[in-house]
Amino acid sequence: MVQRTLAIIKPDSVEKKVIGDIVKRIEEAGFKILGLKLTRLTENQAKAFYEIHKDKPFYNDLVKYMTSGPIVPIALEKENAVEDFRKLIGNTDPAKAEKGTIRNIYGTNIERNAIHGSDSPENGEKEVLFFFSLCELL
Ligand code: 3AN
Repeated sequence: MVQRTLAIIKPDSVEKKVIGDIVKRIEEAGFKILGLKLTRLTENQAKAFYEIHKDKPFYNDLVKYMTSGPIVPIALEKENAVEDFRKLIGNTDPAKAEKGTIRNIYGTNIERNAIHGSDSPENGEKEVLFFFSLCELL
């Protein structure tokens, strides 16, 4: 089934100047880009996006990190997009991510892990609409 998923190139990757390298890997893996922009989250926006983690011990640091610099949200579409994209990015912890995955190559640690990917088709739809209005999506 064709699904949508949201990628976010995180502040550590933008700082490392690997936006182009990461987008190339995403395109080569067969994903269609429906929307892409450079933006920066406010504290309230980051809190809302990661609301599901609000009781986790890493929540405050995560919000601080995700607002520390520009990010690149990308709306993606593909057959089986959610699962395939999570395979492409690898484990949350770059040290545990399979060799050749985006987090393995570009991630620094479990917080500064290079890229976000939606964890279910429902969240894929929701997260795409968090960053892109309908008229921005191709
Ligand atoms: P994933 O992004 O692989 O779906 P989640 O949803 O469990 O992982 O976590 C959301 C984000 O929170 C991660 N991308 C990472 O930046 C951060 N995070 C997750 N677990 C930890 C942790 N134990 N310590 C610090 N940050 C974490």
